[in-house]
Amino acid sequence: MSTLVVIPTYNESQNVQLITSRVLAAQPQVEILVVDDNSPDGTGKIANELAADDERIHVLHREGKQGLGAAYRAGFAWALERDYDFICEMDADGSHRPEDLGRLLAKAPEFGLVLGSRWVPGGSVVNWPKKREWLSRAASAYSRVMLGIAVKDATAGFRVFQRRTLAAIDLGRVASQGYCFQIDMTRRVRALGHSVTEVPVTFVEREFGQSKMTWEIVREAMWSVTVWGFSRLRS
Ligand SMILES: Nc1nc2c(ncn2[C@@H]2O[C@H](COP(=O)(O)OP(=O)(O)OP(=O)(O)O)[C@@H](O)[C@H]2O)c(=O)[nH]1
Ligand SMILES: [Mg+2]
Repeated sequence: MSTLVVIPTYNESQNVQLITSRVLAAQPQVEILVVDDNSPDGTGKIANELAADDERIHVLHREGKQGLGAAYRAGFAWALERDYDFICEMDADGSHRPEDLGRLLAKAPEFGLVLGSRWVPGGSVVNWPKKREWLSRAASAYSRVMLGIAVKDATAGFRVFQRRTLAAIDLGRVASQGYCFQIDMTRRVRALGHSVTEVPVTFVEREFGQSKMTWEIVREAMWSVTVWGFSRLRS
């Protein structure tokens, strides 16, 4: 069974070496695809050096910052062109602990989508401001009500897709950019009738570099979930 971990990066020069080495230490059998949006801080160049040193590491360079959703769509297309059985999402900033990946992968043969969840029993967040926790819980609760997707952590960005789950989704139609992309993918997986499970994880606030979270990202998610929710209720 082959696995690709897709890691989007934008200005993660302090994190990219650390995260790739932690992933490969925890799961030596996996491969990694770093998707870099021409980071001004040279993350892409560091990723090239890492890839030159280890054949399990690959790099996809994109022209400029186009958002998390666009980076993942490109990474998924790259994965689907190759033979990977499982495709994972993981942030570069250390918030998703590579040491938890094994527990997600253990469930992957059974479920179309496995979420690394902060908001199920056993899950937790470390060093996150109360405001961020509230925002995340509220986004998941709103998604549950509006979209009828019975998951506790709809915005989880630590996840494993089976190949056939991703292949069933028309990625060209997924327009979401920010963490709304995660909600969008979750609802599409459910709509296609694929199974979803949540595995508790410990989410750790980044130590190095800066968050790319903006109010525009929050606005996009609220607006999109509202629009999807009303069109679901109408149909
Ligand atoms: N390629 C690419 N990667 C991105 C982009 N925006 C964010 N990322 C990466 O996506 C991951 C998640 O972004 P973060 O900035 O950590 O956002 P977040 O996790 O929602 O916010 P924090 O919890 O505050 O860190 C990180 O690895 C980022 O480097 C983008 O436009 N392009
Ligand atoms: Mg982060």
